[in-house]
Amino acid sequence: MSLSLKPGFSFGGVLQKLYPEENLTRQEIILENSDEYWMAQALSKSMENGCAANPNPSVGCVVVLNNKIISSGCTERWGGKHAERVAFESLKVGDLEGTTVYVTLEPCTHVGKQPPCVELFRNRGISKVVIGSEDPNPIVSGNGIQQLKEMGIECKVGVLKTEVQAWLSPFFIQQRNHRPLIALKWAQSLDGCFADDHDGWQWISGIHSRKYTHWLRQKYDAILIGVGTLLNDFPSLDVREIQNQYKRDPLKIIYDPFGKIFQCTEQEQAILTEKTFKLGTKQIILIGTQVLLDEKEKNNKWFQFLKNNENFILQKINDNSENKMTNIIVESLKCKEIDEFLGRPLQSILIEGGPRLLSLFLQEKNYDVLHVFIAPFFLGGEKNKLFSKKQRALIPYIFRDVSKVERMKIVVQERLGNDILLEMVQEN
Ligand code: AOF
Ligand code: ZN
Repeated sequence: MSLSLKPGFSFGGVLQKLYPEENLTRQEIILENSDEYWMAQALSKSMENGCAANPNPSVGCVVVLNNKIISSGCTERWGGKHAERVAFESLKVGDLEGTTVYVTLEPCTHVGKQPPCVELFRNRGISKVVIGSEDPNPIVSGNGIQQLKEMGIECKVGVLKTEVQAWLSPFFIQQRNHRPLIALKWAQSLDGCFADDHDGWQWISGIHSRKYTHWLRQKYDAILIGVGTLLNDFPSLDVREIQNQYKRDPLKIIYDPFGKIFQCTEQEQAILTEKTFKLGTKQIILIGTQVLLDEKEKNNKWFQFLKNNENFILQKINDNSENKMTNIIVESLKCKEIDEFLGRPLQSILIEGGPRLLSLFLQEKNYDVLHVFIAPFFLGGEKNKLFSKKQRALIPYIFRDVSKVERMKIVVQERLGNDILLEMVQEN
């Protein structure tokens, strides 16, 4: 992603859509009734079903006549209708005459689970089609635009392209790089603490940031945390604070290379069962091969419970010392069992910590996006920081020299309530 997003947009989409009760003024830089203005409405619309369309991209479409939206649509749950079909189906013959259609992604041209959207545009008298981004899917890419032009329809391509691609980044990474997108997320005080040193657990960031986090949890397919965070915080890792008809909880993945989870006390088991491991949400626990094969685990009731429960997968880590640790983790997740478990390929992973796991992904430069919330106070702690002494004892860490650091690229900087949200990518 080479450019910064316009104010009011983020990797989570249009911020005003997430905070309708707030009067966010930053987006007003976009002129009313301009192509960008209507494309922003289409992008907002594309957020309506959360990310229930995954692994399909969540696309938005608005039909504009005389500066009014006469119809709109958002991609339905995977296998369901595409955005254009939803937008057009409520219109009668002739209603599209003289309209401008804004669609965040180029209309498709192939027969997949749905017929080609581009055919919906034929002979309807549409004046102009404005497209956010080309579709990176090679069976569509460029063909939709070409076919619209061949139908004699004026096309404008690339309006809010960076903003659309940020919202659809898991789909773009999967199509172009054939791997899941990796996003790291944390909240910190001004002095970089993730929590205070009393080992209690409380939110660092305010309610706006929390809402954004919940939105990200449903945007991404899976959340990965370390077993340390699991047994310290007992996080629920589900999606609250967000309401939409297709609200979905992500897959929960616990990184536990030494099988620490099998050693937890009955009291800890009870809290886990009630909170993080609530029935109905799927979980994967990544553990080292040696633990899975370990004789002594055979008589461990808790181990047997997790192993025989259909909501869990105990996934082996592909031990391969040649590879970076974080690549080994991600590679272990790219497997048939997990695709079958999910019912689709894993398209994105949100890594929520703690500081040790995040330090490891940062150290190995294994990420596509960073979501960082900064709260305006300091804690003065030592323990819960990136690359703290505690983490450095466990991960290979090379001290950096300021003259040699690679600065990340800030793509988004927004104020969320009393916090600052920074979204960054690697500069390349
Ligand atoms: C559109 N509008 O709303 C979306 C599109 O298997 P299918 O039929 O659902 O097609 C999936 C592909 O269609 C997907 O990989 C992407 O290229 C495109 N998605 N296209 O015209 C939409 N979601
Ligand atoms: Zn389509």
